[in-house]
Amino acid sequence: MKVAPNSSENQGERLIVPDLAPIRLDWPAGAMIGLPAKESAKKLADLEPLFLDRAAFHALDPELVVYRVRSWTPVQPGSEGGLFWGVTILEPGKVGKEYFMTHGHFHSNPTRAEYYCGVQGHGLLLRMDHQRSTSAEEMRSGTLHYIRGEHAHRVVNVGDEPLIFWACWGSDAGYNYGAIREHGFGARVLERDGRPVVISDE
Ligand code: S6P
Ligand code: ZN
Repeated sequence: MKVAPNSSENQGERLIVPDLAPIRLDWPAGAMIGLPAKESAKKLADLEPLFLDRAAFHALDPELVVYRVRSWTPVQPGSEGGLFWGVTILEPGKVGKEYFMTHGHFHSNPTRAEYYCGVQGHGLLLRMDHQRSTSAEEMRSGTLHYIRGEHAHRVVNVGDEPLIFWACWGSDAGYNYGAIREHGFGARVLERDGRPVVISDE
């Protein structure tokens, strides 16, 4: 729909000039169509210190892509008050008995929350506070998760198909990976008798 400036219907109104191209989402496929989305991939090698079973880790191909993130950042990272939008596609698999997972991070700005929304697969969302108290919540198609700004977050794929979830977060949330890289989460998700179990890592 076009609105003609200075037509008799809107005389005197200030029109907003759209400065962003329209976008379409293919929700279940994790695709964004018609925008300059960025794509990044995390390989096993990028996740080296995170898995428990070192021998099992080194037996796998370090070039294996564990997950991809497609994101749209319509404003500069770090600018106050904007929103980013993205999708993560996390492959199924295990390192020994431990399921494939995202690196996990705190937001640099602990006042910046985030939404996650599951669209395919079966996962667990781990959240951790600064006292290392960790909880796990099921992610499936249709689940929506509000992540408080002060909580670290990691997603674990406990199913046998790619886990796909969309996310919306603040453009000035930032990423703090260091604490997770060094100390991990307070719990891990391992397979026992064919089922995922959450075990304390303290
Ligand atoms: C960003 C948001 C997600 C993750 C993505 C990968 O705030 O939480 O887009 O970046 O799921 O996880 P990670 O821990 O490698 O950034
Ligand atoms: Zn985040």
